[in-house]
Amino acid sequence: MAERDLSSKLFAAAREVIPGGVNSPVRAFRSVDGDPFFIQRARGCRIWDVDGNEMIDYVGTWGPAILGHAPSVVIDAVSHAAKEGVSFGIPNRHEVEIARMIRDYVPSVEKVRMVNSGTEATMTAIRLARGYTGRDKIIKFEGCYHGHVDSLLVAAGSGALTLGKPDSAGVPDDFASLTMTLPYNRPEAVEEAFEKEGENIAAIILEPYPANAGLIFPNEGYLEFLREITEKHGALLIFDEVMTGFRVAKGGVQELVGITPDLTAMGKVIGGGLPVGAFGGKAEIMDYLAPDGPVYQAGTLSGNPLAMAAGIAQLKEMERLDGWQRLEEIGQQFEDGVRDALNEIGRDLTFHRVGSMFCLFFMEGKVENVDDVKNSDFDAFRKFFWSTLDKGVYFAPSQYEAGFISLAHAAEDIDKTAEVTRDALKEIYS
Ligand code: HOZ
Repeated sequence: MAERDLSSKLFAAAREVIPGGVNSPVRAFRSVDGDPFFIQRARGCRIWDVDGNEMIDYVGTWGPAILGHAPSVVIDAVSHAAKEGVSFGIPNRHEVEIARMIRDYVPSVEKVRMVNSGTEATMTAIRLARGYTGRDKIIKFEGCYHGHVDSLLVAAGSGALTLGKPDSAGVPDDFASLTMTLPYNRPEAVEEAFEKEGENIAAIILEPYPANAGLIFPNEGYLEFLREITEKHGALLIFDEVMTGFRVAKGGVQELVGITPDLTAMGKVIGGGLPVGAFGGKAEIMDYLAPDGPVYQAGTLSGNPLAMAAGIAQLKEMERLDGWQRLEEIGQQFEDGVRDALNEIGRDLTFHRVGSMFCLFFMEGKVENVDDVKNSDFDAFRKFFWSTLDKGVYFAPSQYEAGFISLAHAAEDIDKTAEVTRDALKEIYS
């Protein structure tokens, strides 16, 4: 086992002053029955902990690091911007540039507002949907995670699900009662909800490819169905593309599937690793926002020049390198390696991948929603996590999280990962 003495000491110190020792629960390694390591530095596809252990990283700061860690284009852009001032609270030119880029990339976006996190983006998209439609209820899907917004912490995914707290304490029943939670990929449940409550439903919000309960794909026709039923009932369709946006394709899932939501929540990649979120959509809806419209939303650090500069630099570099196409190629190599490993051990574990996002489920058969994921062998996952970590590969510490590949993952890194995966699987299943 790798030595992690310094990490252990830091974690003990952290627990005295930070609840649970972490600033975000998914980092606590609870579902794999262990303690987190503390990071010293990150470069390319590699991270090093404070004890000097080197790992190939497939968490990528939970999605933003699409070029790899600390790419020089981003560092240069941030350094340059910082010399002009780190925050203004007054409009700056970077805000216009990134807004134009987002509008040009994302099919549904005519106007966009920048915020500081994905949570802010989904929170405000919902407020805007309610303000625009004059209705209160929201449909969300079990296992989808949209940040820690009160009314969305109901049957939530990611850390909430990992820690067995999909319905958070502290959310008044009155708020929660405005959220209708339904199983993903089950059109009949949505039909029934609209039959009963059609006039009160402001919006459906979903991750079009749910990626906070593993990585799940919509059945054929499902997203089209959601588009049609929302239109029919005068409700909005909100895609949460915080994870998939600028990642699975330049324009996110909506580009891949050719469906235009009314509003889209974004984040992660467009911040280049700095704190950023955004939401955008049809101009007519976006103009309901203050100062033009009646729906209020604000933020001292929104449109922060360092974050904007980092995001612009990252997106431009992706363009320059034909990044999305290359990520598909690297992703395919990764998938081939995993499937070879599974063949070698004679197991047909379910593996999902789209471009540079993936999830290996420790179960066989179809995974269509979070109820299916609950059939995974969590003990096998836990063993796999520690075994691969010990061999120098860091996957997310929960079966409910997706993995991320970056442009910095070279063929040798992917080969090594395939080897490590095969060896870990052999240990578990032989
Ligand atoms: N959406 C990320 C996990 N799927 C967030 C990371 C966090 O909660 O810290």
